[in-house]
Amino acid sequence: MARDEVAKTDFRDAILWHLTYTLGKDPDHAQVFDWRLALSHAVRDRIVDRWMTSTRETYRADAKRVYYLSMEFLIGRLLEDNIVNLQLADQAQAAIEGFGLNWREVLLDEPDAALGNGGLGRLAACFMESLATLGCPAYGYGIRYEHGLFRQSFVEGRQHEAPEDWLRQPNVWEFERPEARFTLGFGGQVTVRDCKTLWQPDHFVQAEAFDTPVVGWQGRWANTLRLWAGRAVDPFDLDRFNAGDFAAAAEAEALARTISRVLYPEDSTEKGKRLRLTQEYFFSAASIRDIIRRFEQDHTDLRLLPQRVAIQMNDTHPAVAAPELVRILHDERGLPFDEAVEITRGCVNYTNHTLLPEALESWDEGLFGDLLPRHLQIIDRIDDQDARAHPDRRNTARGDGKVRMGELSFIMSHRVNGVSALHTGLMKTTVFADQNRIWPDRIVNETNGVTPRRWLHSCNPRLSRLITDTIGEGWTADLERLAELAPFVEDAGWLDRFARVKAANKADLCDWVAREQGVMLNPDALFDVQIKRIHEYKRQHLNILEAIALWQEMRAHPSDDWTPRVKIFGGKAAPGYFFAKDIIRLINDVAAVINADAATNGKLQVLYLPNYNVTLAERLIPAADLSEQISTAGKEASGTGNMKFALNGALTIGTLDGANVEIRDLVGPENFFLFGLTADEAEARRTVPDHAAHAVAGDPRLSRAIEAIRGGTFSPGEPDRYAGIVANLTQADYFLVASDFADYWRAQREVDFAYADRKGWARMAALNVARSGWFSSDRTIRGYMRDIWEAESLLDQ
Ligand code: 26Y
Repeated sequence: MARDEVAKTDFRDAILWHLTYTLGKDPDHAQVFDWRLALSHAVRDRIVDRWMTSTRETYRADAKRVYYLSMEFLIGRLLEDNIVNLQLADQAQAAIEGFGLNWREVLLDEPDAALGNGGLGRLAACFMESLATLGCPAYGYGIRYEHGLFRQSFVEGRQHEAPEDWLRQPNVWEFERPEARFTLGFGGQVTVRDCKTLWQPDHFVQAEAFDTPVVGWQGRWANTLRLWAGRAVDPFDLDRFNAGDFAAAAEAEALARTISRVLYPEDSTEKGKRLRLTQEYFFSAASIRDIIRRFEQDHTDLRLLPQRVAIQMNDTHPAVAAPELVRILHDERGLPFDEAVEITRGCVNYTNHTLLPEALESWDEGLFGDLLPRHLQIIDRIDDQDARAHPDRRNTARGDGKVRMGELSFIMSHRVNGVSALHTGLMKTTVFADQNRIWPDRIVNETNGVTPRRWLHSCNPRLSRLITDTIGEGWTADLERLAELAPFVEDAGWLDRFARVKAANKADLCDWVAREQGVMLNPDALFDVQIKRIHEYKRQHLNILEAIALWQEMRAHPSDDWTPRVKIFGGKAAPGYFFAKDIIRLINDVAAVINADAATNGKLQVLYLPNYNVTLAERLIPAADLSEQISTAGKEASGTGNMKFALNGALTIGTLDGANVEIRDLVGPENFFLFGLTADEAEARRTVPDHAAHAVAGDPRLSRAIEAIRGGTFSPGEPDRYAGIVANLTQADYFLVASDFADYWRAQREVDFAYADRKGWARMAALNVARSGWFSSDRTIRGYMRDIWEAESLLDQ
C-alpha cells in the first residue's frame, strides 16, 4: 500500500474505534450525528500532540505570551477548520464516503458556535486562527455561554427569537478543567487595616476553565482558547435539602451558572445591566488570575510582567481587567500603587471597535461600586492622578456619577488601536481627541483582516482549486501571493474558468435555497447580497428602498433591458431594537409583494434568509456578485464581511467608510462602485435644516418608493405599519438615507450596466481577488505583534 493509503486506513480505523469505544455505537446503527462525533474525536486526537508540543515549546522558550480577552468568540463550526488546517481533508472525506455517508452532510451536522454577536466576535475567532498559524504563543479568554446568539425565524415577516442550544450536544473540542478554578468575589466592603487596604467581598462565585485547542495552518502550532463557566462555591446545600426545600438547596449553583448562561444579544446599545458587569468582571478577573499564575510558575519578580505578558482587550468589555491587575499587584502583592499602575499599563492594550456614542460603555457609579467597591476606588485614584498631571484634560474616566470604560481603557493602556485607517483617524479627532493630544503615540491603526483558511480555502473550494492550479500551493498562508493572479485576467480562457467558478457556486446556492426555502432563484441574475447585523447605520433600509424604486421603474418601463437581480438579505436585530425589527419586517413585506408580481418575474427577486450565522455566510459569500457595504460614512469602524466578499470575487457597492476605503484603494477605484457622502460631508449635511425633506422632494424615485410604503402597498390594510420608518426617513434621518439615495441609485445602475458585460465583470471580480491578499488576518496579527505586543513567533518562518 502507498503511504497515503495507509494513512487513509488508519484514519478510517480511528473513526470506527471512536464510534465503538468512545461513543458506544454499533456502526450498523450509527446516525450522521454519531459519525460526526466519531470523526471529530479522530481529528481531535491528531491535534492534541501538537497542542502539547506548542505549550511545551512556549515554556521552554520563556516567550512573551499574548492574551486576547474577548466577551465574544464567534467561532462557527470547528470540524472543517480543524480538518483543513491538519490537511486531513482527503483522508477524512474518503473515510466518511467509504462508510456510505455524505461528506457535506456530516460536516454541516455540527452546531454553529455563536458565542458572539457579529464583527467583533468573528474578528476574535479569525485572530485566534491567525495567531496559531503564525506560531505566536497566545491564549484567548472568554465566557463559555451555555446559550449563544438567539436563533432567528420569521413569523409573518417579523423576527422571532428562540434560545440557541449548542451545548445540548457533546462539544468534542473542549476539555473541561475542573482543577483550573478561581474563586471570585463580588460586593462587600473595603477596609483599611495597618495601612493596608482590604476588599472583603460578600459573595463568591467560581470560574471553571474549559479549553479548546485552536490549530493553525498545516498543524504547525496550536494555542488555547480558554472559556470560563460559572460555578457555585458550594453547589449544594444539604441542610436545606434535608429540610425539604429542594429548589433552595440548588439555588447557589443556579445563580452562579446564570453568569455564563447567555450571551447578551446587543451589539450597539449599551444597557448598563448588572448581570453584564458581573459577566465582564467574572471573565476578566479569572483571566488575570490565570495569567499571573502562569507567570509565577517560572518567575518571581512581578515587575517583569510587561516583558512577558501582553494583554489585548477586545473593546472595553474586559476593561475591569486593568484595575483588577492593579488591585492584585498592590493590595495583594504589596507593590507600591504607582508601580502597580505602571506594570499594568505595560501589559494592557485596548482595541476600539465603535465610535457610536450609544455603544460606548459607561456604568452608574452606584451599581459599579456596589459590585466592585475596591475597583471603583482604584479607578478614582488613577483618574485623579491623571487629571492632576494634565489639568487641561476634559475626558476623564469618572465624573457625572459614571464610570466611563473607553476613557478608563485608554488611560490604562500601552497602546490603543482602531480597526481601519479611517476609523483610527476619527478616533484621534473625535472620541479620543483629548487623550490623543496628551499621548500622541498611544493610538495606532491595525486594519482588520479575515482568515483565508476559512474565508477562501474552505468556503470556496472551486475558487481555491483554480487559484492553486494557476499559481501553485502556498498562497493560503501567504495571501499576498494572490497578486500573481493579476496577469491571468487578460487570458480569456482563464477568465472563463473564473466565471464558471462563480456560476457553479451560484447554482449550489440556488439548489440550497430551493430545498430550504422552496424558492426558485434565477441563477443568471446578479446576486446582490447584504449580510450583517441589522442597524440603522448599516442602512438595510437604503437597500430595500432601492429595491422598491427599481421594482416601480421596471413596472413603468417593462420593455427596457433590465439586468436581472436577486437581492439577498441576512442578519439579526437586537431583540430590543424596535426600529431594526421594523426594517426586517419591511424587507419581508416588500419581498412578498415583489416576488408575487408577474410583471417583474425573473427580473427582480428579494430574499431574506433567516438565522444568518457563520455557516450561512460561508454559503452566501462564494455565490455573491455584489457586496453591499453601504453604511453612513464615519459609522462603520471597519467591516470584515466587506473583505470576505472581495476575496471571493464579489464587487463592492459602498461608501467611503471603514475598511471600504482601503479595499477601494487596493482593488482600484475602477473595480469598486463608490457612492455617497464622505464622513466629513455627512457631518456637514446633518447641520442643513430639513436635509431629509429636501432630498425626498428632489428625487421622484425616492418619493414614489416612500409613498408606496406610506400608502400600504407592502402592508395592505395597515398603511400605518411603517409610519415610524417613514417619519424617520423624511424628518430626522440622522443616517442620511434620503441624502445618499440618489447617488446610490446611480451607482446601482452602473452596476447593472457593468454586469451586462459578463466578461468585463469577471475581469473586475478577478482583480478584486488578486488584490485582496492584504486583508488576511495574518497580516493584521503581524501588525499587532510588531506594533503593540512586541511578541515573537516560535515557528521558523
Ligand atoms: C456594550 C455592548 C452593547 C456591545 C456589544 C458588542 C457593544 C459593541 C459590540 C460589538 C461591536 C462590533 O461588533 N463592532 C464591529 O467590530 C468589527 C471588528 O472590528 C468591525 O469590523 C465593525 O465595523 C464593528 O461594527
